[in-house]
Amino acid sequence: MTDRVVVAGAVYDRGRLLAARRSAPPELAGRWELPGGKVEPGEGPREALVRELREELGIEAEPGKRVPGAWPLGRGYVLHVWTARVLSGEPRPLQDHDELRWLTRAEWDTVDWLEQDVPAVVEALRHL
Ligand code: DCM
Repeated sequence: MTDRVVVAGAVYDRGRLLAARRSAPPELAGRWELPGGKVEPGEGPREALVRELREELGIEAEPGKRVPGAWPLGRGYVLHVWTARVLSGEPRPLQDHDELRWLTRAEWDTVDWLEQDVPAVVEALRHL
């Protein structure tokens, strides 16, 4: 069985990376992540990312390039990351999150990232 893909966006704007604090489920609440979610059957990864960022943050986003790497999430899921930029809208925590923060490069490690997001964020910062 191949792992199912969770896509997340390294949303970047004027030198800052968008971090989102999860509000659910309880075991992940309070931890920070690159926003995204599961790719649904029949969906492409870029399409899934656009949908997730629209649902979760209320923005229209444009995926850029895939950040090299794949980070296992357990339970048959693997994390892929794409760079993305905001085309329209101001990100707001509509679903799954209760706070958003734009982090400068120097600030990237000032939030409590989910473990698997740490190497993904480090890699993403090299490709933004
Ligand atoms: N996930 C993660 N890191 C991300 C995005 C998601 O570890 N940057 C995990 C959290 C969930 C699963 O992927 O267990 C699916 O995410 P969601 O609930 O947002 O669809």
